[in-house]
Amino acid sequence: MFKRANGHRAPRRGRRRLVGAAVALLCVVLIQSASAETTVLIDGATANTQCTAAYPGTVGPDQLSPCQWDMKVINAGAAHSTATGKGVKVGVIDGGIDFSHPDLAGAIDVARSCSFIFSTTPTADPAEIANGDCSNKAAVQDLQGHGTHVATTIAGRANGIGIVGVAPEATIVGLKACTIDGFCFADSVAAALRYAGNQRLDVVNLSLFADPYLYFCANEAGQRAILRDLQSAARYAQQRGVVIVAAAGNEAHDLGHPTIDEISPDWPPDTAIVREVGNNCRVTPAELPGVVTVSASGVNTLASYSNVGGPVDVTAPGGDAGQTTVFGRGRILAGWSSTDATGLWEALIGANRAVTSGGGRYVWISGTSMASPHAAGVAALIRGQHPGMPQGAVAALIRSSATPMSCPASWPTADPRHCTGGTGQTSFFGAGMVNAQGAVSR
Ligand SMILES: [Ca+2]
Ligand SMILES: [Ca+2]
Repeated sequence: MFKRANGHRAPRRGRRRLVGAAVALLCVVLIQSASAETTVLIDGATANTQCTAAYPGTVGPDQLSPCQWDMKVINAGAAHSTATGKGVKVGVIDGGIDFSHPDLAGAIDVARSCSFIFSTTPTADPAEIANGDCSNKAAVQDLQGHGTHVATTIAGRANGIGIVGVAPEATIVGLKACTIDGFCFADSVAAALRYAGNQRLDVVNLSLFADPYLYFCANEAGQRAILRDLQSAARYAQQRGVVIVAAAGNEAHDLGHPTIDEISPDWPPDTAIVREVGNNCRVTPAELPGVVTVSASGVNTLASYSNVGGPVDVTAPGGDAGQTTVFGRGRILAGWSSTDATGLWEALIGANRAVTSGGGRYVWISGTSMASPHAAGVAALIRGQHPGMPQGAVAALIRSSATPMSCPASWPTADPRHCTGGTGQTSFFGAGMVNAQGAVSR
């Protein structure tokens, strides 16, 4: 998302002004100028009151639960009397996790957490380089916030404060493959996937695409080699039982009919070219075989930014501020890092999208990054119910238990994404909206 080293990107069609652009880490951070009286850090009690009014009927045990319209959509609360993901190990391949976040207290497997940022990785902060030496725990600490948002969506504790995650007794393994500047280079992503396989984690979530190419094209030798390595790493993990869940991406592309990639390579700076891409080109890990690929929905329908198409297995709430008049609240609320060194926390305070509860930081953001961890949380609930279930069967159950969705009744004709398929399998929503309660009652 927020990439300091690469500077600001020009607005693209279908996007509003981006201050922190979603690129490798797939969240959309739109910082709108707010009037002076609204630029305050919201306290948890105020958020509770505002959300209770904005989303009547959205209830839960924690202070910010009334803000969690997303958890209501996927029937997460209803699932928790049956399943909580207790003891299930979920790897978050991302920019690290905040070890001190109060909603992750008792949730983190510190021993297995590891940084795969290398000495050779561009854009890294020196503090996050561990070269896969898992004894360096400090390197896993989240210096931004994206990874903590993902982790708390999956496994935020039901502890009275903040939010409640999809699988509130699951265990989080922090696997850092993305730098402070939001780049997730392919060698780090592949190393994290292989490690997840070696550790036989139950689930991994990847709310990212592997840099430096949005699309890796098989007709170009260098890109083909990277694509093969990522594919091999994903297969290695899957063969060791890991359910791989990934975000579909935020380019508003139809992955079934890609046409243009204008942001690759996104490193080194200013080397991107506008190129035509076809079906020999793939976004990874979203388009790798067997990956549970998740599109993003807002409160009403597909999110404005979400990629769609054949690889999409299911949809989940990623938020879309344009689908509600309630300022900021159509996005997804989850945790943020106490050690964000990028300035994004302060910017989100300025945009009236930051709240504290129980001493923890929380923000409203949106993206397929936010959708994917909802599906990963459902995978964790399933694994908790069925510890021996093969990863492919878990993926199939995520699909078969989803709430079927039809194509939107009306959709802008100018939008390059066209919904195809019938109820139960569409190019926008795959098999439908992930359903935590449905998944644990099979
Ligand atoms: Ca909580
Ligand atoms: Ca897929």
